[in-house]
Amino acid sequence: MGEELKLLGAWANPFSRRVEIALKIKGVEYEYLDGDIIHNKSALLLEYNPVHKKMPVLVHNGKPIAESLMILEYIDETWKDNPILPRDPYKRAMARFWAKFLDEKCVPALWKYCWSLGEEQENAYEEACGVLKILEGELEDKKFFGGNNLGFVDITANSVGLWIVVIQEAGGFNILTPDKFPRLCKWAEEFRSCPVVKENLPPRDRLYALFKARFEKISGSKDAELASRH
Ligand SMILES: N[C@@H](CCC(=O)N[C@@H](CS)C(=O)NCC(=O)O)C(=O)O
Repeated sequence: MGEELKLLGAWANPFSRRVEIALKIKGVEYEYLDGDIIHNKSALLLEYNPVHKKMPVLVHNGKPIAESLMILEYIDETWKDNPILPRDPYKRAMARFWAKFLDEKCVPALWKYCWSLGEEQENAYEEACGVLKILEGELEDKKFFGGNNLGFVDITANSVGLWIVVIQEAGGFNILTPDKFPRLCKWAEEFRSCPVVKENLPPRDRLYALFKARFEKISGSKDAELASRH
């Protein structure tokens, strides 16, 4: 019986791109449905991910799996070639530890910094730098978080590898810079130039345009809010 594998994703979404990178590493064929384009997204999300109603969702032979980190583990256990997680139990636990840190501490702190303005952004700066400093320390002199090969933590850190870089460019601020975080910046370049990553990241100019428009909208509404107070 042929396998049926579908990914319900979103082109600009780092969580969804994690899954695409993992599927490409494994070399498995899948059908991609982009939630930003399909008209029945809400119905599909309600059916496949009624708890969180978020993308990505991987549907394997009719069975849905939600939450990108759970999906990465599922993929690694289902298709054994080209492992994403290390085999050694201690290294596996550490990879999960850093992935959890990225999702629970790092991404929220960076997002908060990127999408706030003025004083609020200044306040978020220390925390965002703090999480980046921890990541910088964890990298040591390794090429990737897991060593010489791209793995679970690198895939999970994709928002640091591309999204933060593009968002800071579009927003006109600097947080992830080579003078402050030389190892992370080098890692980000290394990460983006891996063929399997390169082919599965959103086009940089399209992402830039999306975020630029979002910044203009935010500063527009902020100006309107300030004007209405006077
Ligand atoms: N923890 C989730 C986060 C996924 C997530 O935040 N997805 C957002 C995309 S930004 C989403 O689907 N939002 C609902 C929507 O766009 O309709 C994961 O790791 O998969």
